[in-house]
Amino acid sequence: MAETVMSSFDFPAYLTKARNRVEVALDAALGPERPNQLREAMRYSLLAGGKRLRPILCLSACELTGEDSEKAMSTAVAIEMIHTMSLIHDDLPAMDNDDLRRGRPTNHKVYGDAIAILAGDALLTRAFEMVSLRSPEVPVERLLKIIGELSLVAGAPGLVGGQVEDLECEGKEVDLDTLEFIHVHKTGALLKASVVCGALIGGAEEKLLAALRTYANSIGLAFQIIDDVLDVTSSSDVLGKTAGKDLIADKTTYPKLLGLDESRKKAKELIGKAKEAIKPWEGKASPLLALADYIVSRDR
Ligand code: GRG
Repeated sequence: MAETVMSSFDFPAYLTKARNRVEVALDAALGPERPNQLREAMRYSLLAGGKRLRPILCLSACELTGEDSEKAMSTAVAIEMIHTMSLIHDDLPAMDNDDLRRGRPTNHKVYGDAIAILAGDALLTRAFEMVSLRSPEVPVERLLKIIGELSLVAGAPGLVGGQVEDLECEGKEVDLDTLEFIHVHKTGALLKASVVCGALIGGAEEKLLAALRTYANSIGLAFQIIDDVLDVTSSSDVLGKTAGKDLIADKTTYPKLLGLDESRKKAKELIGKAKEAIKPWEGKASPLLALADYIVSRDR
């Protein structure tokens, strides 16, 4: 029976519909910022495409609780804003110094370092505005929890901490534990928050929240392992960002420590663990189960 439910789920159609909904909401979330240069720089990176995996995870987790996922849209948008901000800052000369992102020149290449930093700042703060002031249908106690989650994820306990560790490790010998610390903080934390926040908006009970945390921890790490693999095996054209960058920057990655096959195997094991955690909700969890598979099978 469970097999039948899974196979009748049309994931490509689901993904396209969810992406389109997210694109419309992202566009609507940016207002008439002034001056024009700031407005353009914010729109340039936020509306540049991207897989929109984080907002879709947020909407799907909300759906799993039985709540209308439209209620999670402002938070989904906020998460994509934090993600985009982190990409803009990550690409700066003082960080990864990259020229290509989402198939276009990076924000600072077009608008200069100062505007890129400020556009990132404006997206980060707009994210908190989306949750606190633009989510009228969500009870305030739930919004407060989400603001707490996102504060932790964006700051020193999350992305910033992971980024600093990553910068400090460049060109050094790094062991698996340190690599995992970097991945969990730089990448895993926001993916996890995407799932958890969607579930919080839907008022998920503790048992479901715990299962979703396990699911999200595993997909978060698997996502970054595959990111490392694709950096070696794919091209800049397909990825929309500079392929082979980890090698050039002398970064430690999963393929460097474990090899490509073992890395892929580890990612698949993590995805198995993620899917196992939400199996009891199988009927309603089809989108999250399919998204887990997508994370390891994606080509960009
Ligand atoms: C959030 C306050 C704050 C600071 C940011 C720069 C920084 C601190 C952190 C870097 C975080 C970073 C860029 C991590 C890499 C995560 C990653 C694998 C990004 C690629 O995600 P995809 O493949 O990209 O989902 P698209 O373009 O599809 O959205």
